[in-house]
Amino acid sequence: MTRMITIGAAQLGPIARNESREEVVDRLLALLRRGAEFGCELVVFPELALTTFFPRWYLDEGGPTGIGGDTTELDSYYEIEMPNPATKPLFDEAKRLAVGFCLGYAELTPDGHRYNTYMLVDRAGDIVGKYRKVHIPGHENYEPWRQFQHLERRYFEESPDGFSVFPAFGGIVGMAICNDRRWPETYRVMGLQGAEMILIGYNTPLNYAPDPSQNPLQSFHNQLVMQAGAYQNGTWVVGVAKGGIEEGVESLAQSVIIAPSGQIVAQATSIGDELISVACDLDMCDRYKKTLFDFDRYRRPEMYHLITSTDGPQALVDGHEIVFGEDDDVAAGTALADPTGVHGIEITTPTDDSRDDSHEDHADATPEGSTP
Ligand code: CDT
Repeated sequence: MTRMITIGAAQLGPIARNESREEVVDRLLALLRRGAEFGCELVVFPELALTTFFPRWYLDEGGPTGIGGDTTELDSYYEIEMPNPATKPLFDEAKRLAVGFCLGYAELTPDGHRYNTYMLVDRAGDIVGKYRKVHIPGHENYEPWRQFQHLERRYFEESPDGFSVFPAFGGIVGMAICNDRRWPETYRVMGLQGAEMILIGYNTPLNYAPDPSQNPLQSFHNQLVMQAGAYQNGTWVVGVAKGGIEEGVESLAQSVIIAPSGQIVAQATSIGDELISVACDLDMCDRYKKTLFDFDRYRRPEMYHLITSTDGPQALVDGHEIVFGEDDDVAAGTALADPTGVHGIEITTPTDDSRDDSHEDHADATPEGSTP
């Protein structure tokens, strides 16, 4: 018997800065109901699906030391409990329709922590689990050179929890949020826990200020990372956008459902509210998990220790860090083949202080003192 689940990707168009929670929840309810009509058991909404993408504005008065001063508007974008009066109708409707959902929102915990959170709710309207974003992109402080800010690193803490999976909807479900999808570790950590469906919400501006040469590649990179993540881990991937022009900022739409083969099997055609759905065969995962990507048989974890022992970038030869000297046009391959210190290469013993955190590859495009 095959394990089939019909999943809906509920893409959202823009959410205005002054749009109320009730107005947004009405839009989510319409998509949930459309999902029910399509036979969905699970409907996946995007990252920060209850509000505008507020990290595009500098909204507090705290300065470089962190959030402070008047935080009234900033705080208005976070949920302090879930469900709450504005979102309760979504939980009630999920139960009535027997359609679960996955929802992205900004979470403010009772002890004052701020997270970019995803929540999985089952067909009875009960919370199955939460995921807090691991890879937080953008910058911490106001950067006047940008057309718009990307202050996620100011307004969200990095998850202290990491990537979990949940037995739900007849399979193993994992969650990730936006920038997480660009990192192979995201999928692999969940793949190692047997993930069969990875749900990913995103808000991706088409204008990447630190390196505009990447702008025309946004769609390609979006598909590249999610298709690779699906294939290399034998899992379904559901990528759901908040797209369109929101408060003057254009974001990528192109929500997709990707099979464990890496093939895109459905894609949104609009840049607004739209539901796409696919009947997903969870047993298809095993075709990859038990053959090419039979982790138990073929993985070599002892060869991968650098992945967890460093956060990079480092070029190491026999445990020694290579520091490029003045004659820096030496290819990295030559450096590795010739660890004797010739060609302007000096070999040092790594220390915490010797780590290169300057992100020199962005130096031309990004004004001094700023971060991607
Ligand atoms: N929301 C989110 O994570 N967006 C990032 C863009 C970062 S640009 C500073 C993404 O990876 O799509």
